[in-house]
Amino acid sequence: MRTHPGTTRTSRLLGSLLLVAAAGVSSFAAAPAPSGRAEPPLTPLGRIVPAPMRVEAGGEGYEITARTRIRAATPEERRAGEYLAKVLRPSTGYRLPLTDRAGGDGIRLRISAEPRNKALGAEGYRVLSTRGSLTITSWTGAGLFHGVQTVRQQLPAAVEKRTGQRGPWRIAGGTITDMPRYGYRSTMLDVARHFFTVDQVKRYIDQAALYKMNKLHLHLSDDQGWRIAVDSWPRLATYGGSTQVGGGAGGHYTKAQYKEIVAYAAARHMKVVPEIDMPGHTNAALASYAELNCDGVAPPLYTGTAVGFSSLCVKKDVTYDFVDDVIRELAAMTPGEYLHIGGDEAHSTSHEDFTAFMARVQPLVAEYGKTVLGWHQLTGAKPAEGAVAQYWGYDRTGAAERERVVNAAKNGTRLVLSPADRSYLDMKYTKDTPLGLDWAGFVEVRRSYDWDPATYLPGVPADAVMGVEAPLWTETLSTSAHLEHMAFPRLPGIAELGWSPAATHDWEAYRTRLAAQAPRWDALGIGYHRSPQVPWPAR
Ligand code: NGO
Repeated sequence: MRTHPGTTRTSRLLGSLLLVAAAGVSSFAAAPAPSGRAEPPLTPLGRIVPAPMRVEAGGEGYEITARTRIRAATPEERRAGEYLAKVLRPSTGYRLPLTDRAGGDGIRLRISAEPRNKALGAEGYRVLSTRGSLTITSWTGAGLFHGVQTVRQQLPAAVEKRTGQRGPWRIAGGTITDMPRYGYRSTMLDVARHFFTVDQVKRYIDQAALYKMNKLHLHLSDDQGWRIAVDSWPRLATYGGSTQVGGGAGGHYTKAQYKEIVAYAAARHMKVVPEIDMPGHTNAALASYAELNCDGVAPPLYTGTAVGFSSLCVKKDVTYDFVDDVIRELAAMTPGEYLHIGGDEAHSTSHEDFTAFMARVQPLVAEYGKTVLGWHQLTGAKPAEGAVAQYWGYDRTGAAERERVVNAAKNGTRLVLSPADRSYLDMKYTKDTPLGLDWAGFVEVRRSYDWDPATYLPGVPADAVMGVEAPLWTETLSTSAHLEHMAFPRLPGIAELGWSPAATHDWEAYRTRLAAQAPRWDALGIGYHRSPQVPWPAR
């Protein structure tokens, strides 16, 4: 989805207007329980993560039965319908046929350009559940898809199992009107430190899509491995991708595999944002091609976890031929608008060289039709017009560094926020967490959720914040179970910060809703950290 600052401003204004309009007639999903009283059990309408913009409960609601048909006519409607049917069929055991005939009953998926739907923007939707029908309406396919995810969360958790389960399968009566706070809601997977197969990446995409994330940032290259095939520089993948942290076999994606990931994400309305980290974090490339080194000597492959020791040779022309080829080939197979060029921890590149490098590389990204995204160190050089900086500082980040970011934001550089002591999914929860790192401190569930992207960096204009990201670095993680233990339950919290209106932000209410997700993760086979901060149901 394209996100212009103007659109964000309009839709956020609209969001607050809708909230105001809704006050008095609606019950917010995240309304805090009066303190001192035992909380009532959550109704299905009250347990949705991320919290919807507006919920109005009422009436009996629709029950999915053996007779339910899914009414979907246009290709977008059918895609959403097929996705919903695939979730529902194994557990309910119902046929749930799709039909393109209009009708007043069943599950009805409708794309509609009515002004009130258009007002919900490119990802908003409305769900209406009555005794006779369940209707999901949106202006876009993405909106329908998010509406499907909302409906999914209202059904009993057993719906997620892949074998026959007992119903009833009722969706609580009422109306949900929903749209995101931010257009950029991302999670990053580092496939460079440890390589993850296409199937592992798909599994992670499904988990993020469940919480309405719409970007998958793939960290495709680092000192330990180069993970994407580049035809003009084939050794990057075949040699540079041949190991990983700890010395395992590593791996890389062929172009066909990368496209498969892109398509799988697109079917879930997520865009892939590929990252080639430069000029530092490049040992795998430097090891693959001697000419990229200033001294012309290729270093050995690297399987440790240190950072900041490698740099492309900024003064050589061949470096820019290389970058041009890589960006061209990557851009050609990436439908999304953004291309991430890294730029973090270039400790072996002088400031002068770093600035010169970014001045030559950013135009290449534009030349191939993409928008530059870089780690916030990009603001230490001159960010190109329209560039986006990803802030990954933490509570001990120095004032000068923060100020560079704030000033860049004031001058038009948009920001994606991924503060390391809040949104880094690889930080240990506590000192007892067996996996992960702790350089930014311990990040328990509350710390991860309890901040506001709009005010996090004082001085940054609220409109400069394009969204949030939860990065998952993998120095210590090598299996899907590892990824899940670190991502759950923090990933849904960052997703909620990206999606839900600020008015719904409330830790006490959130932790109760979060707890209600656990049976769903159990049904999906997702392992998670049973944080003592969250009132999990007994198993
Ligand atoms: C830093 C560093 C990465 C590490 C990560 C581990 C950024 C942007 N650069 O984040 O190389 O993997 O921390 O938490």
